[in-house]
Amino acid sequence: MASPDGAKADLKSTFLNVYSVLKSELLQDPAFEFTDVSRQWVQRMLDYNVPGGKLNRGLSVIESYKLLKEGKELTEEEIFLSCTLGWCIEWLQAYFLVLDDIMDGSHTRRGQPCWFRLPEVGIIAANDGILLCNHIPRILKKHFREEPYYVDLLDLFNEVEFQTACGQMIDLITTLEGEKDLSKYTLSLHRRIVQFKTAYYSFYLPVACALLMAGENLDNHIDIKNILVEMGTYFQVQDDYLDCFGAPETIGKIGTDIEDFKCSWLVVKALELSNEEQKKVLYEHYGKPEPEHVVKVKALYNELNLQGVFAEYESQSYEKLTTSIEAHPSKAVQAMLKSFLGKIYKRQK
Ligand code: GPP
Ligand code: MG
Ligand code: MG
Ligand code: MG
Repeated sequence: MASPDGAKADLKSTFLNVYSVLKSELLQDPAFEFTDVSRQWVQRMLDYNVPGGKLNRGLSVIESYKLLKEGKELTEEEIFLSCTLGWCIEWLQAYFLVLDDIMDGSHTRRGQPCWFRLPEVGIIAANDGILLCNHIPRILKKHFREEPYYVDLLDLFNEVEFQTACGQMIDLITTLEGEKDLSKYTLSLHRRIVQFKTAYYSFYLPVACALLMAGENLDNHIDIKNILVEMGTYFQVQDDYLDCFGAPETIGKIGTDIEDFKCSWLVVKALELSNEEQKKVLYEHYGKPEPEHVVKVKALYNELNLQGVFAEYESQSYEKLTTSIEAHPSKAVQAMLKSFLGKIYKRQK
């Protein structure tokens, strides 16, 4: 029998093969007459932005679908279709990240310069983001048009995209110059931002895709959705934590949350725990681009032992999520949610 690691590697290589198929279909798209130069641009843009991440979101569609089928062997067709849906989520993620990096003024992503930072790309990256977004319905049309759940799938992607863009909007407008007011940064604002900008597309979407493939009606699975949104919230708290305390070599990106005046979980916690004097430090130095200000904020985070506070939050979230998962009546659903949680618990990247 193949070892679990061997099976994982097999799944990943199957998944990557499907990427090549989808890419070449898009590059042969009869709706557009590509010249060699334009085809090469799209090919390079896709290779640079789509497959280079952890692929957790994409792979979890196939894993979730398998667990929902309770160990029944999947057909070739089911494997291909679930991989294709997984890639649609990776495409969505690439589209969000290309644009998010412009908006956040980031420098690196997945261990390389952000796409828009390449001198020959620059603002063309904005249009590349639009292209990535437009690829998704094309892939869905080609492979799912005849499926009974096609309309639900389109609707799901539309809804989740809308939710993410709304979350991103709140993330951005809370940082506006002239309104730089830390007193509005509370856990409830943070929660609202991360639920919309991250949790729906990163956690609910992969499982919802698997449920649709399994013939389920999503309206009957609000309990699963609620647990996944909680998990996604925990995931974005980790992202906020790693932005400051993660190793850039490991997370593949250099944090910008302090400079960008983001409503990060860390600043919310810092505000909660600070005395008057410490609050002054935050008000004076948070959200300024110069390194001397960032250093002051980081020193305060250390003084407040935010690493310890995070460790406590992390184990509490894990326990709470495990309890909600175990309350779910279906063992298959429990296994699926636990596998998802296991992937992110104490992640370093
Ligand atoms: C993550 O926020 C949120 C997104 C990538 C969603 C972007 C949505 C758009 C509609 C563009 P983040 O900025 O904390 O992520 P990271 O730390 O990876 O830059
Ligand atoms: Mg960002
Ligand atoms: Mg952002
Ligand atoms: Mg971040």
